[in-house]
Amino acid sequence: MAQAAFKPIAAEPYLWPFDQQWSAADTALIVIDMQIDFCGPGGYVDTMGYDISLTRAPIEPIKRLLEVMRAAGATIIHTREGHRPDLSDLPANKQWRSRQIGAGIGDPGPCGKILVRGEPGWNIIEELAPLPHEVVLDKPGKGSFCATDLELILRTRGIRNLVLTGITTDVCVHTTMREANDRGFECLILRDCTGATDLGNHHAALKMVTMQGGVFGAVGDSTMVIEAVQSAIR
Ligand code: C5J
Repeated sequence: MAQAAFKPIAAEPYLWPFDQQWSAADTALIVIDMQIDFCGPGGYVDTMGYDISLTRAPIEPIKRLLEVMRAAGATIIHTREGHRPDLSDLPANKQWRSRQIGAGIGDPGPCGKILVRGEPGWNIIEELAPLPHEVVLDKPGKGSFCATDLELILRTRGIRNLVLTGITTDVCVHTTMREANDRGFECLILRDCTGATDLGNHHAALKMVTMQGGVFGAVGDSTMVIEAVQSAIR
């Protein structure tokens, strides 16, 4: 079935996507690490002492966007950062660094063992719970392409365009965007659907994308995407 073409997005620094061709058939919405550990009370980010209101800010905008992208029939992919219960995929330096800031990965915390698969803190928050048919990808690192089958899934579905949301802007979202860009995917990161543990880092990470003509892709916001998608599917 032919999918309705979406209008291009007036993103920064260019009209996205570069070839102005996007539809539900060739686009995936990626929702990165919206887990209790990153935005819930007692999770990893909270235990490190950062302000979780910053990482919770994208929840409502992502929720609205999810509704529209689901209605359009786009591929939705959720990621979860976390390690195997035996910690066999946890590099010693990652664990050591997390202990320096008082939130040791694999150590017990208020939401169970920090960043460990199957523990309460590792779950995606209820507000953004994946639907049964949506892809949920477990990743041990910051980038969503490292040690996962994400690229295979995207190529198998004929996805060329990625809309990136989630947390944190400067770490897992940025790493994923860079990995995707190097693989030839056309990326759009959404300002209001991302958040960092530091507001300055959020703004800096978005600004980085806009350099060199859009070095990793382009920056937009959810209202632009919602408007483009809704006007095509109405
Ligand atoms: C971090 C992430 N910040 N999801 N992970 O460690 O950005």
